Amino acid sequence: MKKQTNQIKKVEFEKAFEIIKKSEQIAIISHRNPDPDAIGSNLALREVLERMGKNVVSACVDKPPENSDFIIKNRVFEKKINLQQFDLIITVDCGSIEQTAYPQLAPDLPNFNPIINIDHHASNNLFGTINLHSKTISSTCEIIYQTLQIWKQEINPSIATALLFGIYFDTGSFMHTNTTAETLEIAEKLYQAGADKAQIVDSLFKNFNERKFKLWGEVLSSFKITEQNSIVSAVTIEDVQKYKCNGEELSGIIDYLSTGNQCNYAILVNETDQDIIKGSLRTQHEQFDMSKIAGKLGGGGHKKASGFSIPGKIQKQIVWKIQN
Ligand SMILES: [Mn+2]
Repeated sequence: MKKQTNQIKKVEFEKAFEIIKKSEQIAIISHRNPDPDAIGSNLALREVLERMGKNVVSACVDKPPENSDFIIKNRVFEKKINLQQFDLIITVDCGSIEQTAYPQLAPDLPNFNPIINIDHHASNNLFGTINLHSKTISSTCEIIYQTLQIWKQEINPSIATALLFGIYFDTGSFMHTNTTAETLEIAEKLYQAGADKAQIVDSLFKNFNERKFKLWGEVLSSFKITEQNSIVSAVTIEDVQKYKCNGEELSGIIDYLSTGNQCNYAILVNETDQDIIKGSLRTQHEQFDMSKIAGKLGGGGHKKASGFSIPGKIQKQIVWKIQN
């Protein structure tokens, strides 16, 4: 049975296209701590808009991860943006305007008009003037693919690679339950359009070095199982530095932790050097809602994959118990 997705109305895609046609200076913003879906959707859309003759700036408050270098090439993600320079803002893969983290750097962003919000997070509060949003679509890159079909825009190999990169990542290489028949059909079309699957796989999955193996080894072997039957692992700055790693190398561990066959869900917390604790939550089960747990800590995301960031440091505690 084909799983029904929440379709975005065709008229919304058309309205977005009308706004774009009238705009000249466009900023496309990806969420903080960008992942391949946030980077791929940004660059694919940017290439299409540039082809239409628009001046486009890609923006993100954080540096893109190294695994995205092959699609970024010589293009730049701006950290600072001056809103007065733009007549249109497009946000990609941002569940809320706060997730851009720009309200601190550009406090007027929430009042900017027009904003086109393209996203698939369940927690999205539809902050845009136009919202191309569906929580049942696997990734923002998949929404961009649909958008380009309706706008009748050609997909060349570099756009196809950027979109397949995001879809590959957000579906956990088509393993997660957000993979629908349509996702697979779109992946096939992108492959036909010349997407460089070998490079995507290399950058996402064949990127282990000695330091990263050792760090993962420590994190995977030091977890605790809580009374709620969840797997929890914590990583301090010292743990990361011990192996000369940076926080980026932790990306993906949470997916392994959550595959524990007795485990309800998995939580990974790690310190960053800005005294912020980042939390990632994953479950393989329908009955748990990670976005609710993350929401209690000011975060959000999807039912099966969510995250949060809170200020603070991690303190290790040893608990002894006498059994008699
Ligand atoms: Mn995404």
